Amino acid sequence: MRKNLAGAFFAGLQAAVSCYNARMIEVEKNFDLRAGDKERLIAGVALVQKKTFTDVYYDTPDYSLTSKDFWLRMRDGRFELKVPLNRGSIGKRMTDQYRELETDAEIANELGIAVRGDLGKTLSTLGYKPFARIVTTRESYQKGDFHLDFDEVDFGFSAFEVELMVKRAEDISAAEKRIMDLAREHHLTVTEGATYGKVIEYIKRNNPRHYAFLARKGVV
Ligand code: V4E
Repeated sequence: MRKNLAGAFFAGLQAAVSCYNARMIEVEKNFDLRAGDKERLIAGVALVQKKTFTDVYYDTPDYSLTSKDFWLRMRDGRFELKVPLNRGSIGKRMTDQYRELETDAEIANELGIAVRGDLGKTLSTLGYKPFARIVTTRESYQKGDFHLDFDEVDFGFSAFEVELMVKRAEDISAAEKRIMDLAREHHLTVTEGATYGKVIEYIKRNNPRHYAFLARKGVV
């Protein structure tokens, strides 16, 4: 549904509020890359870091989180939760906006659960189970104020994401435009609708039932 409503350019553009700096909003978009695109993007730009990390994504058997566009993961041993800011309008939004919670207390509070012992054990007791384990090797570049992440994942997929940080919600559209301008300037392919990130691609490849459920809910 989102593909029809969002149109060509801005579908899949993501904005997330990072809890480490509650005043900053992260606006991000995935693009498909063709031969030569990466070289054009990083020409004259220094590599900030290259790192490998492991994400394990969790949900209940009835997809109570992902069907609401909540994304609970353990990244290198720490739980993180992406919470959509535009709840209730999954199929209608032009951008995705997330708060990113990074402490067990915030996550438990958001999920409305009382932690007994540690969060992992409590989640397990409540029926949350891993549905994806993804090892990512990421190259990050800073191009002016654009943050570029080139991801290679262990199931044979590459993802590329451009991010801009903004301070106010009203700055999001300008950031979206700047990201799309950057894409056009570097001759990236801008496809109709959203370009899937690695997690949606993983689900699509490995769990058609889960993918179909998300499609029915308008999450993809
Ligand atoms: C937000 C989200 C998912 C969780 C993974 O988010 P992503 O930004 O792809 O992961 P990563 O590793 O780049 O996180 P970072 O290191 O930047 O914190 S899975 C899907 N979504 C949103 C989403 C959606 N619901 N539908 C479509 C088509 N695309 C994206």
